[in-house]
Amino acid sequence: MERYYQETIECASREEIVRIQNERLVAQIRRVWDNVPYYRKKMEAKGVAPEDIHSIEDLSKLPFLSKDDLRTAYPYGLLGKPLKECVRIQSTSGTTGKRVVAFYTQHDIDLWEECCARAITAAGGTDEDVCQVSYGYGLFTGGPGLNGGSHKVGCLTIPTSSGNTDRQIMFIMDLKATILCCTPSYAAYLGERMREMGYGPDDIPLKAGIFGAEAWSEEMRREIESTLGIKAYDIYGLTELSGPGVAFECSAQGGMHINEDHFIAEIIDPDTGEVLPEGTQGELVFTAIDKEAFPMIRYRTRDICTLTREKCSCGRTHVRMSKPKGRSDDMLIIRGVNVFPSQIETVLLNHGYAANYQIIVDRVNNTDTFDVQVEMTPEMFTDNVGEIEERQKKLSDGLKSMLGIKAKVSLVSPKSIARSEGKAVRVIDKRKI
Ligand code: DLL
Repeated sequence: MERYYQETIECASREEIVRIQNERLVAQIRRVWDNVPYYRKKMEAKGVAPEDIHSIEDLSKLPFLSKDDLRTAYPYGLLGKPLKECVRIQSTSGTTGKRVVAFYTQHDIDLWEECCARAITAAGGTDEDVCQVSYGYGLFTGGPGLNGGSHKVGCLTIPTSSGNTDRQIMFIMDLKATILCCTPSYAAYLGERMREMGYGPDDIPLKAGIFGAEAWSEEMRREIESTLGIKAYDIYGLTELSGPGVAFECSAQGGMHINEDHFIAEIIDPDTGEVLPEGTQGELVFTAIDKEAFPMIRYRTRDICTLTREKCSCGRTHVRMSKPKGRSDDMLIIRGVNVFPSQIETVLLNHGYAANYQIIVDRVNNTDTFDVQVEMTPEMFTDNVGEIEERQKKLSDGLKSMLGIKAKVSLVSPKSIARSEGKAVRVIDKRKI
């Protein structure tokens, strides 16, 4: 039986959702015009005023907001409420560029935690569950967001934060954690460690995992599901919009429902800014229609995905986004070909490897070099050179047919690539250093 945290809104008719979006958008645009000079200037520059915005049909009249705007306006330039009414900041994990600092009123925190509660409930969570939150706590939104959502659902919450893997496993086993929240790369590592300790999927009390904050493939999902004996759900979000829970997966596991009562999603052509029709791949853009302290309007996420409004078997009506293929700024251009780390991961997992790999790109004599280091699993580990060379060739062929370019594959011994407790670092691009 599908469970909902807020069934009325999660399963509302399209007309009802549009009605809510229209009303909230008009009010939000008026608020930012009145209260945020930075937005007013941007709107004036585009020749648009609050009177021009009557419904979501008018969204495309509004200017985009980008990460550069956030840097320019840092730290207070985009505040929608007096600082006195703000109760929290969170900040990005800083994988690219300067940190973004996002502000929250208590209303914003409640809204965010409700989104996370919807995600936990969609993964089958109830007040009978024990939810271990192994995302980092602190400036990163993963820990605080899912912690708040877990409280709202009424789960017994174990706030382990990230790291100290053996202690994580002790709590999972001793306190019989049923739901695990962490990055997919850390879930894979926890699975690897538990297997080494002799725990099989039937010994592990977990039943569901809520994994996000980085791109992961369907193959990786299957790997984690079978090692831990769970159903693994994707969750998406970004600090600028609150954190995790902007979108989440349901039992159908066919894309993530975007919480449309709070966020309007558009897909645009990243080069021209043109809004693309449903089903077309492009850059995801969000407008937060009822956040107070940090009201993002047409914020360009740089995440590449598609949207679908096809009916979902779970009963939720909110639009679904596909797994982001990676960020447009994660995309590598190697010898003129676009390469996403997630494509490489798919090939590795299909060939029986775990997702422990590193991509090293450099430029030598004006030509891009493309090396992929992949860990052998303990089962396949050997020092027979002929066998290793054979395996390297097979993988290199697999990558060539997926990407269209040749990579130099090196198999390395198990555990030689550093594990991450948060977002995994997969790419070393020496051309940028
Ligand atoms: O990663 C928020 C989060 C925490 C989401 C925990 C899910 C779980 P940031 O650090 O601001 O926030 O990074 C946001 O991470 O624009 C995407 O590029 C990427 N990302 C987040 N979730 C997913 C996902 C958090 N499920 C950036 N799949 C986003 C792929 C994701 N990429």
